Amino acid sequence: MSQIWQARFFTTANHLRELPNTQVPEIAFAGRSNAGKSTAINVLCNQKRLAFASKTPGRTQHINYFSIGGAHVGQHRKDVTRVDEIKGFLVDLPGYGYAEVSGSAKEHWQNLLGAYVQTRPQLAGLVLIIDSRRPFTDLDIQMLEWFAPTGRPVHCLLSKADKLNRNDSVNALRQAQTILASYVDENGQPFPFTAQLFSALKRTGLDEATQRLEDWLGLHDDDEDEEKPREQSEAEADVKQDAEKSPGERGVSPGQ
Ligand SMILES: Nc1nc2c(ncn2[C@@H]2O[C@H](COP(=O)(O)OP(=O)(O)OP(=O)(O)O)[C@@H](O)[C@H]2O)c(=O)[nH]1
Ligand SMILES: [Mg+2]
Repeated sequence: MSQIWQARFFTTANHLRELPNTQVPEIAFAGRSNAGKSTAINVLCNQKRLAFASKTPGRTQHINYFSIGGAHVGQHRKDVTRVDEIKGFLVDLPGYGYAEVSGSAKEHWQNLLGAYVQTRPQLAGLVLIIDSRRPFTDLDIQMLEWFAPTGRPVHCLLSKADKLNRNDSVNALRQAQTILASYVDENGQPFPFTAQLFSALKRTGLDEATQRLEDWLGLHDDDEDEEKPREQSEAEADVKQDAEKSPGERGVSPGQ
């Protein structure tokens, strides 16, 4: 059982000054509205309604913090969270790019999200949720560019992969990896940007994403250290096999 399953609602913030004054690492879930951020948090934490997910875009309106450690979910649901035992936080961010939001609210959120990802020292990494059926949008790129100078990692979950057939999901993953690999620093070194396919519905890619969160939060119990072979999705296997072929064999069309 992953320690991430112990997640509990901790606090909510609408302004930078309301962010908790804690020192433990936090991982933020960013992405377009309706991309599946809240749903991903729920599935990763093995809980149905920890974060509020909804068909209606714009569901998450505040920065919501979920604590890991400090409580044992499933055992004593009503015991208080022991703040000094919290090991890290998962942070659910409001989505961007939702057309119905009014101009001033949009500006408030753009500013808040920008300031949060650029200046929060506790932020250990960013999980960028991108609908696998849609390419990276300008705002996704903006998020990457805001965060890149921190030197910290970004892991993209290409969400709703259950809506794609095998071929299209292989292509979506390959395209995401190409975009991420195009980012290099002034010395030509790649940024620590990675991507995987993910489906909350089918639980595709859950092990890989969990592993990533545990790494970033430093959640490894000594007695849980036995190497467990990670499940590899069929699409991932295809991409790996493909990577060993020449570009011609791969059938990559120009512009991809
Ligand atoms: N088919 C499918 N649907 C999904 C998946 N993940 C999320 N959804 C659906 O997508 C919709 C939006 O999910 P949310 O998790 O609320 O999206 P969000 O990114 O938190 O959205 P905001 O809070 O508005 O920014 C919901 O109807 C979910 O059920 C998935 O893996 N597969
Ligand atoms: Mg949400």
